[in-house]
Amino acid sequence: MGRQDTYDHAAIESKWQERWADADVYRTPDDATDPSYVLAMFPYPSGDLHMGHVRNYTITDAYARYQRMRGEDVLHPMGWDSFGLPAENAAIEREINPREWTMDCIDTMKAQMKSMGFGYDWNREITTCEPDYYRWNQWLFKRFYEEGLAERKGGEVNWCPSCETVLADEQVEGGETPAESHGDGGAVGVCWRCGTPVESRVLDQWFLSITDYADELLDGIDDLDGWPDSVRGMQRNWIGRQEGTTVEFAVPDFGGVEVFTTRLDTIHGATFFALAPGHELTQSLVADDPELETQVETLDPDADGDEKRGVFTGEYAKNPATGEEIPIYVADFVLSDVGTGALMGVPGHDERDHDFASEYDIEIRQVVAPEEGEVDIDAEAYTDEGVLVESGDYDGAASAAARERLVEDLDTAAYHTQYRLRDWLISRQRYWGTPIPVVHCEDCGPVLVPDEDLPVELPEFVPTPTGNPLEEVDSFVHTECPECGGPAERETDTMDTFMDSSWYFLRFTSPGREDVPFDTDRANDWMPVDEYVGGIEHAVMHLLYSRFVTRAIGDIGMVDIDEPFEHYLAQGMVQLEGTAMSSSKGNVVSPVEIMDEYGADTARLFMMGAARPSKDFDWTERGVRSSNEFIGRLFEMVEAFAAGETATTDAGERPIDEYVAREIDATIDETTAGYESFRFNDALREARGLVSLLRRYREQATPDYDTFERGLRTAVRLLAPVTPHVTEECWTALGEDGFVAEADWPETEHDADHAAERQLVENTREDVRHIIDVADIENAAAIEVVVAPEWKHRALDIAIHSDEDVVGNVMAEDDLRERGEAAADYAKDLAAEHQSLSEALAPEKEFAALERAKWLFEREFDCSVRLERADEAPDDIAREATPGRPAIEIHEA
Ligand code: ANZ
Ligand code: ZN
Repeated sequence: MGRQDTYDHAAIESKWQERWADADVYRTPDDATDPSYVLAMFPYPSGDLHMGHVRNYTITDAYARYQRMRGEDVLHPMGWDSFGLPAENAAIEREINPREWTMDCIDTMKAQMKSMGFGYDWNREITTCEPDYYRWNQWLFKRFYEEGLAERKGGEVNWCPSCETVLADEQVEGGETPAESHGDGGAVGVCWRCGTPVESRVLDQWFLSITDYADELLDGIDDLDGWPDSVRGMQRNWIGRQEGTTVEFAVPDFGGVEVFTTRLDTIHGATFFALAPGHELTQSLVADDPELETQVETLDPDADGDEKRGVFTGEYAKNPATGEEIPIYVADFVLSDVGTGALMGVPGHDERDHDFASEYDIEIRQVVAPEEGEVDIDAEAYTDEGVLVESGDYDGAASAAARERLVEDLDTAAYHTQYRLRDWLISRQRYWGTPIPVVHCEDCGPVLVPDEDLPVELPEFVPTPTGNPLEEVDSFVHTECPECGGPAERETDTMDTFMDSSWYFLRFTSPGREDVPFDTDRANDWMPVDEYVGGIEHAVMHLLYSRFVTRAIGDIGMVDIDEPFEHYLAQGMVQLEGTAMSSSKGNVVSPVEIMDEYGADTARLFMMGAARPSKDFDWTERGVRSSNEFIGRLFEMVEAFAAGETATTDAGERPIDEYVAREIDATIDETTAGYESFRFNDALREARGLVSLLRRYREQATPDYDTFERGLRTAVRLLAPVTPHVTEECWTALGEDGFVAEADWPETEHDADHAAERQLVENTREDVRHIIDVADIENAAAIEVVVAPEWKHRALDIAIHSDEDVVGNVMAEDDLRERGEAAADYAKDLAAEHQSLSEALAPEKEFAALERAKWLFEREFDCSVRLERADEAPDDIAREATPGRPAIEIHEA
């Protein structure tokens, strides 16, 4: 095979992609015992890979390749999160059906992934919009239903009054959904189709009872120490467990109305009572009072501005602590799905209540005082805990103690824990999702579709101007009741696509199974996912739903694990001039164009070298080019060597050869540590450093054949996880038959303290530079480097191991004392730096390390170097040498 002169990325990359595919290099054998499971969040097939995808997938690919070379079995699968609204919109826009559009996008993205060189086991590909996948969504839904984890109940939905249709949150544009914007004054969104402001309605919807798992999911977070703290915090916050109390306020003709409070100690300051518009009591009051009804209807929970609005009902509730009658309001800031939907208003100690009371002239009463100092309660609520005042028998009690006593004393008070987490509303009124496997029968009510009739397949797509297209397909809707055989209508809701992604990682372990969603034994062996990588935008919902579904599947006995993801890494953003790349900002760099121009290896090397995976970084043309040039240099060096054009010797043991040999080892250690901890940028800095060392070696000396070859073989393998194509080419050039993708990870040959040796050489070079600089030396003829005498090493050792009286301990040694003043001076220096002393290399190792590095000094400073032991050197120079810090004298020409 002739020698290739220039690096032709296009030819090299497509060649190796084909060969990998032919040899099925990335297949995970089914009989693997416990492969390293490396998973990137599977994409929504939107059409083209963007930089965020490319970064995400390069991270897992590099790590998976690294693990494979370490000798691990690796599971690195890929699939398509392919249901969802954008496909439905795109289909309507382009007058095709969502399926066709989705499949086209998948084809395109898959081709792009292949040309990026991502090593996936395509035998395990999952496409969630295919019946062979979504039937298992339906099957799992049924099992959850049987366990009481799926139910149909009233839920708040976004409603467009003009289109007369329910909108998913993503269909509400330019603001918050009504459900989100309660009382906090955010702008309400509009319908994506017609621009009408969206309203909120209560309709029957399907829910999964994630709240049953709230405590488990919360407590489980404590053990997720492979997750970023920020994400664990976000999950805790989302679940939002609050310890508090419920207590009843009596309302004439109605009975007790329960409120939830975290501050029962403030009950003597409850000067009003407030109900959510949807509360039962509100409903019963408006039923008798049309005027009140109209007023309540004008309460707009979506109103702009911070002002809290309410309507006085004319009724009063009895404060159980004070016996006072306090006015009952219906107020927009009381949420119907929080606590009990009713609250006791304590304007003195709660900010929202304070705002409301100021607006409606309600008494603001201070019942808790700080331990010290005064507060102006009319100006601002005092929200901290403190000592009770104006609270009868409880005056003087601390807040916490008062709460305990009040729970005891008040008849209706009871401890209660509440959560921010709501049940998971999975109903979507749209076409492109998993049909919920239910049939509504007039006689039997909702009936589950029998397992043997699954999947309930989506019918052909029929575009409709408004509403859910599924409702318009008569052949789908009209069916028979599986129980009584009578006429029935199919459920037309489809599932939230988060359902699809909440268990796909289990399916990857046995994607072909047609009788079960996944193989339980295999999942038990292979799960959890060892390394999960994906965008922080999924840090709450997707991860929480996956954790919930995994636990629920565990509880129906199908898997033994609690947590699906052992480690989770949220990759940072790819930015352009400091702003995240996004098509809406129009600042995207197309991965496809970069691949065409520079090749996948260049793009991968630049991205992984620019920053560690969790950090944001700026895309720069300069960085891309420098990565490309580096690859060119590596390629050239290997090709020249392989072609016999590099002059070599078999000298073997010259200091320079020894130096290079040890640097190869040091690089292996450091690069391995970098990959191991996902610090790919550090790993690459090391691997690139080795390549540049080899070039200097080639320039400075006629390299020793074995050492040089080992250097190249090492560099190629260390770079293989990130630049897989060019390193295959190099590996073959170096005479290997197999794939570098399957090669063994390089191993060190010398057992040495590489870090300390490097540090010594680096510090010494730094010192030389400093002297040349300070002394303004223009023409150095020789550098004299003197290493410290053995006795100073001993003194250092004594000092390090002394707790106190360093000088005394050092001078207690006979042969050190005999050295008189020199030893005493050094002992004093050691005492002064006692806190920061660190071990140095043994004297002979120090000398040998510098001996090996001599050529670097000669090369850099372009003069001769004389390395001496202290007893061979002039006293006045030798005196300055200390362990780890040789003395330096520069002789001018
Ligand atoms: C009286 C009280 C006094 C409260 C006080 C707080 C401070 P946070 O505030 O986040 O800890 N609450 C109860 N039900 C509610 C509902 N349906 N809609 C809106 N707010 C409601 O959450 C707990 C507090 O939220 C509860 O404690 C209650 O106000 C309010 F100095 O009760 B508190
Ligand atoms: Zn029936």
